[in-house]
Amino acid sequence: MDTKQRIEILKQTLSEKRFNHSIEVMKTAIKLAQHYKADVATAETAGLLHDCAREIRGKLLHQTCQKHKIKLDYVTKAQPELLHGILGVFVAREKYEVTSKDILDPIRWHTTGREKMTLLDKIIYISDFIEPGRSFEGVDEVRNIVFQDIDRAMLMALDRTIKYVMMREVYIYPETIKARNGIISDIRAKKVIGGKYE
Ligand code: DGI
Ligand code: FE
Ligand code: FE
Repeated sequence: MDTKQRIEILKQTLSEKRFNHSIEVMKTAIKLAQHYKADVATAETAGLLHDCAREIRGKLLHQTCQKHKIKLDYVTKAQPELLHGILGVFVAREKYEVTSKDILDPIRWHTTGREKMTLLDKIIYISDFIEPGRSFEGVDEVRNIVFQDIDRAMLMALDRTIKYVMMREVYIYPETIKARNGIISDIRAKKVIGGKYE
């Protein structure tokens, strides 16, 4: 299946708004992949499909989780929208013929991030955050820095997400915290010179 076919299916599956968002995430991901020398075709497909399960809700969401033996915990029970990454992996496999782990992993982790994020994980997470349709506070600062330092951009995006979650009196998913710690480690590792921190 090629990108054009995937776009056709996605267009029929998602609302217009989320379809347009997906296209913009794809375009942003392509630019970042070119800049950071990641695989462009992988970024394209992952960006396009990252939200392919975003509009599965209610009863269907629970049925789909059961079918794929996805266990809910107290956080995902309270906030089932946190499941659309993992559900997206199954949908991308079944409906969009995606087999590559390099594509499936960024889809899996695009909402929370994870402890050890790959370059492609970061590209999709950040593209989701900065695509031109996004207008929340602080997004321009992330846009301004992302082509210089993707880890700094990730830290800003994760901080904004964590602050936003904290404002709402909802659970923070542990993976989101691990993702932030992981990015701090990545930033510190770059600063190591001669075995010492700068
Ligand atoms: O699917 P999108 O709307 O394009 O974006 P997304 O996949 O990043 O999902 C965004 C939502 O996920 C947003 O409302 C913040 C929420 N989120 C991310 N991390 C956490 C979280 N929500 C909770 N409750 N806890 C988290 O740790
Ligand atoms: Fe999403
Ligand atoms: Fe998204």
